[in-house]
Amino acid sequence: MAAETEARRAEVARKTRETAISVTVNVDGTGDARISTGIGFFDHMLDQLSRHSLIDMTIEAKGDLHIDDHHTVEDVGIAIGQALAKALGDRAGVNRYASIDLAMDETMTKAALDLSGRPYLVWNVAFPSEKIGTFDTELVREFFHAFAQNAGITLHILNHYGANSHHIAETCFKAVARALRVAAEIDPRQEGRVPSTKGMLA
Ligand SMILES: [Mn+2]
Repeated sequence: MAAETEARRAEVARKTRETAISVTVNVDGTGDARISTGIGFFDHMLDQLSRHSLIDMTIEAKGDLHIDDHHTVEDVGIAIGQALAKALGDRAGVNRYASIDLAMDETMTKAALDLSGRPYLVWNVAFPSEKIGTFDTELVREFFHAFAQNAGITLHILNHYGANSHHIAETCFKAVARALRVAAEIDPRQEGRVPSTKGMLA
């Protein structure tokens, strides 16, 4: 019954020579996002992640952006993943699985995920351009890899089609958010049990 009675919130602070990051999440939130990473496009994406998962997120990152965005994006993925794993606890009562095909203008992207406790990313997304403004499109994969590894999530992302890199990136974040919302939601018919025949996730 733990998941139904305990607040599914967590806080993570992470400091290295490259970045200093603090993250709070509330899985049972309303999608309230306070995000500041110093990277405009990335903030826009994390805003979508929070808004469409209904997971409240506070994310503050100070990274070595004078080098490039890589360390900051990857380390934010690590910190959000760790915070989510912590907030989900033993994952009792959750739906566990979810997937969605998410459309945005000319683009369609699928996200399928399992709150398995076994980290895995399958990434089947190609961007038509190397940059979105000043943001390197290859960092989108880096983010989701770090996130899946640290959240203990099996995550598949497949872009069916699309022409615009901004839309392709945005559908990745929105699709993951929407799937995460369903997967992390409490299923009353589970009656607080961990949804695995092994009796444990995570
Ligand atoms: Mn946009």
